[in-house]
Amino acid sequence: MANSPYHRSVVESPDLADGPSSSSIATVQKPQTHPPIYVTRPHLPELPGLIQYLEQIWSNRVLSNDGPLHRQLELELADYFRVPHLSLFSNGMLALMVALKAMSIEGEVITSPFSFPASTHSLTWCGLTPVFCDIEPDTYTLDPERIENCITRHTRAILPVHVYGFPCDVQKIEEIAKRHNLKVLYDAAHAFGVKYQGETLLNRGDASMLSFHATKIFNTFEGGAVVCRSREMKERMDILRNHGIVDETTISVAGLNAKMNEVQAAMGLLQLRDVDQRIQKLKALSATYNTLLGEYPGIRLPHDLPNVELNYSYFPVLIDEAEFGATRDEVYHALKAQQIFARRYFYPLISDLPAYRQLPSAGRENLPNADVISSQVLCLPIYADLEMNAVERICECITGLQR
Ligand code: T4K
Repeated sequence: MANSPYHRSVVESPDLADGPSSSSIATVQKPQTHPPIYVTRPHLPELPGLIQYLEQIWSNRVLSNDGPLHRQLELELADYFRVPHLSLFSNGMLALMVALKAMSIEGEVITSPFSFPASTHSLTWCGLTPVFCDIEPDTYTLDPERIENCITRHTRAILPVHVYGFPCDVQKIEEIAKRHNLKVLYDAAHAFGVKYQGETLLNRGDASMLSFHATKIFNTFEGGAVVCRSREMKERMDILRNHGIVDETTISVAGLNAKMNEVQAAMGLLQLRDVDQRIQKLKALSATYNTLLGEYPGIRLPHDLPNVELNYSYFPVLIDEAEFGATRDEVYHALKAQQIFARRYFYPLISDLPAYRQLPSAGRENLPNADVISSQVLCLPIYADLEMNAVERICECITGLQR
């Protein structure tokens, strides 16, 4: 963690550096500095609410292993999403891994190279072979027209990613999966609260994984969940996440420890109370970005997606150097110089990482859309506490770079 970009940027922040001595204040005019702006900041509920839950945990001394708060959060989330079965996990990547195991998938899995590495790492940790498929240029999600070309006799599943909460073409993916008898596990890490045709996205495919990491719109410090269609799958996952334990003397499978603890669950219960209001705030911030950046040639804003209610938790723009006059990286660095820490999610492509670049499907010629989007994308800061005038400052910085 000491080497993470987050920590580097905190250390670099002039606001956190030692302040000037009182004598220098009198003589030196300090240049105007702004507090750093990060791509996101975790939502923190009021501390007294958490303290109340901590008191409850202290009094009953159940810290983990399917405790009362854990059970309550599973029920409340299933109710919030209106889904039949939901299991909680200690983080999103373990949630993906347990879901893959519970679905008994072996062989090749078709997935997107344009995601956070955990999407593909989960396959590798389960001994599966990732096969990268290109994405489509409007939603940055798996291109269904290309999925069938990736299918071989070893293909067993598809792991599409609702990247930034932009829904995959769930209908076409369903048809392909049916035709070829494939399982579908959605990486819905970014899709909390996203609705498609008026309903949650999480009921699509065989299962969907959510991440509740600190950086997500709904966080449990670290955490995650899997929504699935069958009771059997939920029961398998619940055993797998707890070392394979069925009862004191029955250990039915080689499980692992992927359980959410009671403090995480308490955080989740608090976050759930106002997550809808946060989504509305993000929607307003997105609208301001759209207004302020909409006129500028060379900046491509997120597309309007019909029948979709987004959660607006990412604001990805594409910078086209030829039209804008500066590269994506120039914009990224110029913002950074102003203490604005936008992020290149997701660059590099997963298929370009040392662990994967030797795969036959990893060649850039096989992934032309992903290649271009990954070289142009920049996620601008967005989180519920971000001030509107910070958005204005970010947009001024960007548009001031246009040549
Ligand atoms: N699938 C997808 C599509 C995903 O995006 C992710 C995770 C996963 C699977 C796996 O889920 P988990 O196993 O993580 O539950 C962050 C998150 O760590 C990661 O969860 C997330 N995706 C990814 C998109 O973003 P980094 O390496 O960019 O995080 P970091 O530490 O640089 O944080 C970004 C910014 O957030 C910082 O500049 C400041 C702010 N921040 C972050 C943390 C952790 C804070 O203000 N406070 C904090 O505590 O990966």
